[in-house]
Amino acid sequence: METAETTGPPVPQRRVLAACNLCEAICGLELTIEDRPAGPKVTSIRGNPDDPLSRGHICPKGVALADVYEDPDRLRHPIKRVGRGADAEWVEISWDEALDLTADGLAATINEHGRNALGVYLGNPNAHSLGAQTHGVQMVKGFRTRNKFSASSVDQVPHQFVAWQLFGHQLLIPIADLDRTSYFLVFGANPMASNGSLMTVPDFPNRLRELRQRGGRMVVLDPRRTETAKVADEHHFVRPASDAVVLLSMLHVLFEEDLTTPPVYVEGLESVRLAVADITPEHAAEASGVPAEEIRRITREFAAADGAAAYGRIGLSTQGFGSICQWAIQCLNILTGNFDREGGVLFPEPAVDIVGKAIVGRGHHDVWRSRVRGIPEFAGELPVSVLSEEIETPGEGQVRAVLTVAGNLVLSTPDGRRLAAALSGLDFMAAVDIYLNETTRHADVILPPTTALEREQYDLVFHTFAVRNTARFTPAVFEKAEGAMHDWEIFREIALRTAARLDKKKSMAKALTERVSLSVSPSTLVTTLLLTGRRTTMRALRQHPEGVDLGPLRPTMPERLQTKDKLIHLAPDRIIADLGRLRETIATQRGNAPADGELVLIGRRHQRDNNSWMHNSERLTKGKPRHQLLMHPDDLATHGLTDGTRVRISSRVGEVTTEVRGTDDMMPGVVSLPHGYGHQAPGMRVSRASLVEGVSINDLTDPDRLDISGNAALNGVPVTVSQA
Ligand SMILES: Nc1nc2c(c(=O)[nH]1)N[C@H]1C(S)=C(S)[C@@H](COP(=O)(O)OP(=O)(O)OC[C@H]3O[C@@H](n4cnc5c(=O)[nH]c(N)nc54)[C@H](O)[C@@H]3O)O[C@H]1N2
Ligand SMILES: Nc1nc2c(c(=O)[nH]1)N[C@H]1C(S)=C(S)[C@@H](COP(=O)(O)OP(=O)(O)OC[C@H]3O[C@@H](n4cnc5c(=O)[nH]c(N)nc54)[C@H](O)[C@@H]3O)O[C@H]1N2
Ligand code: SF4
Ligand SMILES: [Mo]
Repeated sequence: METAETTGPPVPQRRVLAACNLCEAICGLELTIEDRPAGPKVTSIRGNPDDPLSRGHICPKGVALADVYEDPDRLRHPIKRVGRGADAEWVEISWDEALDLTADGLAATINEHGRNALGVYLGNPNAHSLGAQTHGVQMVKGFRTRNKFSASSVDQVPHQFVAWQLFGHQLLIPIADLDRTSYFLVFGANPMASNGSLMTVPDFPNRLRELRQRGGRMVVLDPRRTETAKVADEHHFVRPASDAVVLLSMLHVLFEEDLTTPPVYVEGLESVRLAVADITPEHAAEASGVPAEEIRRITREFAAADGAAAYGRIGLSTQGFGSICQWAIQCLNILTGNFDREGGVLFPEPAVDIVGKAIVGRGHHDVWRSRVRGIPEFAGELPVSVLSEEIETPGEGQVRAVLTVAGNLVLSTPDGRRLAAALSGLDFMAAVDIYLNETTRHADVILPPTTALEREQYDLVFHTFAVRNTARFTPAVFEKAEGAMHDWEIFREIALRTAARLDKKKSMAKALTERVSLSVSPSTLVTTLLLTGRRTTMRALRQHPEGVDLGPLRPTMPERLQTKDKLIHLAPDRIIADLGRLRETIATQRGNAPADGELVLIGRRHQRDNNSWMHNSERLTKGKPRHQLLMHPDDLATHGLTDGTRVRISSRVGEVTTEVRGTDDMMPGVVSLPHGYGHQAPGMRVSRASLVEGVSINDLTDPDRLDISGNAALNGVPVTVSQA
């Protein structure tokens, strides 16, 4: 980072501990701050070696954390839009005016059209902010709208849907015991770039190295030879959205070769055996491209390993058979005796047990359905893929106002262009966000909260998914700027002011007031929550801002199962029923092989990208362009294309134009675009011209393609590619 100015007296330096909130690895950081006459300045950011979980790890995004704080483009005051479209102008306004404007807009819609006329979207960074967890979630519940959406339905709903059915709670998700496993089987995840997800695993590269030193192996199945595939012991190309068949055929082999050793508290084994009886590795090979003999060998090795863990992430959950895949992964772990076993998969015991203490509800399914398409809710949320049609389609219950919190859904959700048009036609939209971007530009008002370095943090979410039990509370590094508001203060104000404007007969007013009249700060709430767990105290955490170690994961089953009968229900009706749809697909489409001339599109992440934002950090965007469509050289040849040419990519919903790059890292027949690009809207600021070239993959993804859980099938989209 920048060095101190050389003139004048020496500038006092201090060392402050902080936490990175940019991804699920939740790394502990050590900041050097110089107290300059003009104000404090972060001069270096390092990984904190004393953090018991992250052990000194840091990635380029963590190094750039102060860029967010210092970014001149970041909003520091609320702004309101005057005019529409190209003529829109943004005017800075006071917090009081912004909050009143927001409350007026939300209340007017609810009073006139009912609570379901309000749509709410909670984006990814909500999971990374304590205030969003303690106050934002409560505010949204208080609105009692059925049109509640979040990043979950473009991400991990299948994991939750399966956990709810098997283990009785949507967040009772087993985590790979990476520090002790000897066989790590990875489907559709790239932790070398993503730093792990639904597996908080800071320092993945070193943990993998240690796994190797123990004599362990990592096997990766992915349609792209990713950064993770390149450091694996084995990588196999697998055709997008065909993993379900591969996994089911592995279960088939387990039964066929009598390799099953499930725990006694499992029910439904016979149903699983019957369900996979006809799905052989030979079928799977045809659908997936993974040779049958390899599938058999991997299955045997997995079953024989002294501690094995199967794990599947975005490549499995954001595809057409996401729930079947996540279910089959659990079956594989459970049937081979790797469930609740050291070196297999285990349930973390966080200091604040959001599952056991019912801080988050168990989940429910199909209590209501979306108005237009009739898609079932899960855990109180509808798939964000239905949002556009709910805004566009007139009638009782039409969404007429939208509140987004930390979401850039025009870039993050399927058919973003259509959604942008829908948002621009709303009666009212408000965004709690730190940037004016592709989504928030459609809002009438944007309310920017403080960012990571100005707020205290305790990870209510990610300790629940961590490969080691630890706890950490980090106070704010900087006091919040004069006149700034924390997100939780904004949520409280929006709730109270909206409630005050609602018709008296609206019971929602009471719900809103009760839920967030909590003037209590997030840290006070955490103090109380920690008392319920009795594993550590706020006092201890304040004395140890590097975090406290609560030990490795350990077996806790079946006591912690949340099912009424304390049994795992291995063959849930909803999943077994969906196998019919899978069989049909195998039969009618030769697996998921594309039609003649078609290619199959998947997404990707880069170590220096952060979903749809941080593209204005110079530090992160320098280097070689990385926005291109990746394609196998054989496919380039058959399509008459050469490396570097501009190509038109078309899907059922849209078309984009960008450069193509040939690489044999791609499976033939499969192409890849990164997600979170596409900053072409007027007024968007990105630090590099090549990023402006980067297009949004979600102008191609299709809101009609859903898993049974309602999760968007963002991967495996059929496209055609031609010279532009
Ligand atoms: N095709 C395709 N699409 C995908 C994916 C994919 O793999 N492929 N991945 C999906 C996944 S896993 C996810 S999680 C979603 C993420 O999609 P989103 O939910 O849209 O989240 P982000 O892209 O991270 O956008 C974050 C937004 O929050 C703002 N922000 C950042 N920090 C803060 C803060 O502290 N407070 C507030 N209020 N705002 C803040 C940013 O300015 C930005 O507008 O994208 C999904 N979309
Ligand atoms: N640097 C960085 N880190 C991040 C993020 C980021 O944007 N940048 N985002 C964070 C978020 S919100 C999340 S949810 C996590 C996601 O964490 P990961 O899931 O580890 O990240 P991805 O890179 O999306 O990995 C998905 C992989 O699935 C593969 N894939 C696609 N389709 C299929 C398929 O049908 N079958 C199989 N087997 N594989 C398939 C892709 O090639 C890709 O390698 O990352 C988090 N960490
Ligand atoms: S891996 Fe990088 S982005 Fe993720 S928490 Fe650690 S430093 Fe932050
Ligand atoms: Mo995500």
